Amino acid sequence: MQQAISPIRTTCPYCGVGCGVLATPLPDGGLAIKGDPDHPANKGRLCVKGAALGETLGLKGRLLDPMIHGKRSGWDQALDLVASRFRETIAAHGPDSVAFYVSGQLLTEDYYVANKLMKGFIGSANIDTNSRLCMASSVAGHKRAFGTDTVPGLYEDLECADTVVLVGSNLAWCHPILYQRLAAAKEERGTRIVVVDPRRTATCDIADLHLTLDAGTDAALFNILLAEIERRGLIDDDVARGLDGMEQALGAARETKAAATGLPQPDLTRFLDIWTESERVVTVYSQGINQSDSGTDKVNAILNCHLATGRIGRPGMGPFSVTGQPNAMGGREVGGLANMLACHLDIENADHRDAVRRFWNAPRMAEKPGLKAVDMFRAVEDGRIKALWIMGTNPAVSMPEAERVARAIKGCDFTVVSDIVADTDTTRLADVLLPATGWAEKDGTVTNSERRISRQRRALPAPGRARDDWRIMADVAGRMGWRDAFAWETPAQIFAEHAALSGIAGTLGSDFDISGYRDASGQDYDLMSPFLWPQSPARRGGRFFGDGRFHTPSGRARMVAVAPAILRPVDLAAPFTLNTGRVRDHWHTMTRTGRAARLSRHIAEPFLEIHPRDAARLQLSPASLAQVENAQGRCILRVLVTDRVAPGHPFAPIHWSGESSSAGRVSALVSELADPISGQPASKSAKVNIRAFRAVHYGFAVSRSAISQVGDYWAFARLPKGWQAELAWAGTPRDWAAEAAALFGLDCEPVVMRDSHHGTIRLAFIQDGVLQAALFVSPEPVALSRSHIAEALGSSETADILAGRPGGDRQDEGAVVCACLGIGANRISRFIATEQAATLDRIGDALGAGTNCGSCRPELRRMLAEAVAAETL
Ligand SMILES: Nc1nc2c(c(=O)[nH]1)N[C@H]1C(S)=C(S)[C@@H](COP(=O)(O)OP(=O)(O)OC[C@H]3O[C@@H](n4cnc5c(=O)[nH]c(N)nc54)[C@H](O)[C@@H]3O)O[C@H]1N2
Ligand SMILES: Nc1nc2c(c(=O)[nH]1)N[C@H]1C(S)=C(S)[C@@H](COP(=O)(O)OP(=O)(O)OC[C@H]3O[C@@H](n4cnc5c(=O)[nH]c(N)nc54)[C@H](O)[C@@H]3O)O[C@H]1N2
Ligand code: SF4
Ligand SMILES: [Mo]
Repeated sequence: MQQAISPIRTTCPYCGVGCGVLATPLPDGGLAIKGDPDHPANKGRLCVKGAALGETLGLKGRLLDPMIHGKRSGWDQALDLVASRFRETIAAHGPDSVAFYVSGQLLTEDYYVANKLMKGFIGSANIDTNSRLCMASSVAGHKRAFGTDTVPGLYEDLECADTVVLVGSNLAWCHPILYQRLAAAKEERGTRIVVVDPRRTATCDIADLHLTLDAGTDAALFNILLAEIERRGLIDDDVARGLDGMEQALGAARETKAAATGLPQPDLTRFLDIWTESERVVTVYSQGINQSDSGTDKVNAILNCHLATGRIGRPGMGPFSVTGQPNAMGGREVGGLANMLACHLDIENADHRDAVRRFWNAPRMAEKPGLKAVDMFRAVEDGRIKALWIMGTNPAVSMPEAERVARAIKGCDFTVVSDIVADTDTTRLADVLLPATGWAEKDGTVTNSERRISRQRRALPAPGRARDDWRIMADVAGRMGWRDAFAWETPAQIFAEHAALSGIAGTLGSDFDISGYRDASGQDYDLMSPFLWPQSPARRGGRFFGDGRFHTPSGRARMVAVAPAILRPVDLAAPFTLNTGRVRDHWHTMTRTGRAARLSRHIAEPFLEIHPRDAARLQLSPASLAQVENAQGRCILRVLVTDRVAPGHPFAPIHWSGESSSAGRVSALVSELADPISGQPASKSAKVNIRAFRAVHYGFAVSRSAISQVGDYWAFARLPKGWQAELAWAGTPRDWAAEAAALFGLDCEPVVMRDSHHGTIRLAFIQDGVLQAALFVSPEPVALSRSHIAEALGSSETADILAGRPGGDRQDEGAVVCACLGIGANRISRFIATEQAATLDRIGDALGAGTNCGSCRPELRRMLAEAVAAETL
């Protein structure tokens, strides 16, 4: 009998919730994935992205060998080249002529090595990270208020709070398991939930109150709240004695006008009542706050309210910055931002620098902060940075002014990119490409939003010649002459070194101290259970600041006077403010989630949510295409007309790149405008112009093999049995059969069906009675059942395919809502319409929808609510 393989305990590599995963190796080389019932973050649950992890593995599309100028090379050759080019550049132009741009998705051990190499050995602080685009405003806000970058609370605070306010956070889609925990708490104990977001998101379905404030006015909202806190006498004298800057903060708050948020007075009053009346209140915030040109002030406006009321660091109370990436927190702990040192120490503090220098035995410590992301790419552009190493991030897609950043990278004298995927918009620009091991292929740790450190464990062998990121960097450091300082053999040794340094940091007043792990052996590391920091002889886990003591020299926290943002006058050349963000089932630039057909079922194309009034004015009909543009760039996006967004404030998702779409890279439209304190770009408010993209023909295609880039608009997505493409042409191709053949790379004759009355053309490629590929062309957006056509692919039931809808008694699923079980909106609507008293549970019992990962439950709730609303009209 074959011995059963036991599951390997690891952690999800996507969002900052940091769910525990059980990964069991399968005979075919894949992994079976389940939630870890013993992990405190998720207790066995996974959202659809986590559940689909097994479907994103496999060698297809992976970067398997080092490449030099597009040619495969050996490791020695590649590492020698990287080391010599960095060494020569530093020798000729000084340490600040080189830079690393790294990622909150690296493991702590990788990150520690990158930071040590740049700040202690190269002698520059030019290491910055995509967390600059993500968490920098929270870091800066925390430091201003608390003296250190400390997240005070824990996830369980969301469960024991009476009120939870979600500000600029689409928790239902971006932190799904935390959202599920919150939804369960609401069911159990009636937690009141307020959502503050100019857009109506899936998160609003559990909200008692949704504040659709004018975009960018959050600081005004929290100033108004602070003034109300004072007016109601909620500032305790004892608490006030532990705070600096209160008078100034209150002064600014009192001056803020009630009208500044654009909210109707009853909504504003209700919010003030709810917040002030519940002592146990948690204010969760995310990118709607951070990604702003006054993000740090907005963070402090929130912190001010919790500080003034003493509602911080106690059960069910506190501000809570939920982190996006799986290791955004770990990156901050190792000091991976250009303006930090290590272990939450300060690069501008000579004592701190000296302590780290001695610990590392560093030959050349960085003396001053380095360049933050936007400035770093500016320095790449103008030649101040001559050698750049990018790891674990895709800046040619995700940076503001993405096109310009791509040009800058391309023009850099020497660019190294470490990635797991061969073709991305960024790998395409590299001189040297280094293949890294990815999730499940490497060992290390990550820290989630509540400061819990968990192990990621290896469950699969390294593919091809891929190597761990930490090892690649240590090998380069060795070749640059620092072999002894980078001589680790295992990530466990790196972790122990990091823990030892944190002990020194602890003696210097740092909150981050895990020196309890300084002597952890390889075996301890292997067996390590998830734990909260701090972990030192003096402190263990738990919350911060409940005792009213902070990490400033005085021990007092600082309230910051916040002037509400000034709303800029409308720019006639760019009258729309484009909001950008995430969708439920995709992760960032889709290099991983784009590989799983299940994850493209929910949304398979870049889109623009636009208010009906704007759409009417611009003559944009539903499902047509819009051209969105400004001086920095241009996108073409599918029009989704909806009153979920406010007039003038359309929304587009960030996930599409030059790999998956012709013009879906929305960060090309974002300007480099950034918060002056944190350097975090204002990615939620790009000024754009919009007009209709005049397509003469629209198309929809499916194919068993990859589809080529044809036409003037295309967006690709994976299907279980191949690929699909949404297409459009601004003119008429000379020969549709030839166009289709080029699209699919097929040289057989298609079956063609023309309907000259409607102007539609349908072409199917059938080989040996099996459907290989099909193209549907129409002068209007193609209105056909995508799911039905996708199903016909590879089957011999080709009879109905050119009809474009299910034959016989089969019914069309419509847009997929439950991605796990493939259940579409039509089936769910039919069930709701025919059932007397449909509920979430009955939908689950009858159809299965929402019973696996639960990610679609917000949408199911909305469908139920809309059905009830329709009946009562
Ligand atoms: N499915 C999925 N989940 C993810 C990710 C992913 O790619 N896909 N990425 C992860 C990462 S790295 C991050 S950083 C997080 C981000 O998680 P979130 O911050 O929750 O997600 P976003 O969609 O970027 O933006 C949140 C909301 O901010 C709102 N917003 C825009 N402007 C304003 C404003 O002026 N005020 C307020 N109050 N709100 C505003 C937007 O309408 C949007 O709904 O998600 C993480 N989780
Ligand atoms: N307009 C707009 N722009 C935004 C945002 C927004 O809301 N609006 N959000 C910003 C935020 S919050 C974030 S976090 C960023 C995210 O943006 P990015 O970090 O650029 O996006 P990812 O797709 O996560 O890029 C990760 C890359 O690392 C690779 N990779 C995966 N695992 C490994 C590994 O183990 N080692 C190595 N070396 N590589 C690996 C992946 O294949 C991929 O190419 O986008 C930012 N940009
Ligand atoms: S909520 Fe989903 S994406 Fe986030 S860590 Fe958990 S399983 Fe992964
Ligand atoms: Mo992020």
